[in-house]
Amino acid sequence: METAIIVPTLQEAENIEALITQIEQTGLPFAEIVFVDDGSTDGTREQIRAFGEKRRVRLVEREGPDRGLAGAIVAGAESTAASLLVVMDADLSHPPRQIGALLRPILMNEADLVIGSRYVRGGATPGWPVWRRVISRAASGLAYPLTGVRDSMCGFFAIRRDCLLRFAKTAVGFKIVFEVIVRGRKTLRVREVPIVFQNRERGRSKMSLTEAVRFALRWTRAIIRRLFYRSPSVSALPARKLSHD
Ligand SMILES: Nc1nc2c(ncn2[C@@H]2O[C@H](COP(=O)(O)OP(=O)(O)OP(=O)(O)O)[C@@H](O)[C@H]2O)c(=O)[nH]1
Ligand SMILES: [Mg+2]
Repeated sequence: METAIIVPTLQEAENIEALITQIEQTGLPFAEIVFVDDGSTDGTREQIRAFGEKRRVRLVEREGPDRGLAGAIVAGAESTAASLLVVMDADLSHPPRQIGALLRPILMNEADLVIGSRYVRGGATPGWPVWRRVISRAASGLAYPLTGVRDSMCGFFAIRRDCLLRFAKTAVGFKIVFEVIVRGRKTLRVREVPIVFQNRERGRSKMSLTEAVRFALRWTRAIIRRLFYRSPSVSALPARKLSHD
């Protein structure tokens, strides 16, 4: 099975080189790293193009942020021939050395989706302020009855390409894993493996307390609607980016 690593980017110029280098240092036999950029203006695209001349790196450029982060991931999946995908952030929050642990259960045909989970034993989010921990855990916990997993807002996961394209075609914003699990729950084999989430060291953080609270309120409303009123579509869930928190 060939593996492609899909990395959505928005203003990540300072992180591109380190990310490519750390992925290469894992020694894993991946086919390509596919960066999907939504209009960065800080030189991200130029850097990726330059690396693409000598390394296994490709750039997918999108002009409008159609369906945000989820739309970018689907566009990356559609653009590659690899049958196995790893999705990760560009800012090194998701440790490349743990890619192998995500791929293993799929390669052994024991899972179709493997989540890099912050909320199973061995997972952690060191350095997060208390408010971020509380909001993130509460939001994940709330989704648990629908997903059966501890970290349904993760952005670091491995998945069979056919499953992603079957179950995530209409996903919006940051909640691609959540939607894949809810839509695919009857057939999809899902595993969680622990990861230690690293805080972004370079580039600008987009997370603030106000943003997190705003997101948590929308998320709560949408999950309750889904749980109690059986909303016909999980697409009714909040579309905001606020990736994985
Ligand atoms: N293509 C694309 N990438 C995005 C979009 N929004 C965020 N990203 C990328 O998705 C990943 C996760 O976003 P982050 O900004 O790191 O979100 P976060 O981890 O919640 O917050 P901080 O790391 O604190 O900024 C990063 O690689 C971003 O560059 C988007 O609309 N389109
Ligand atoms: Mg981040």
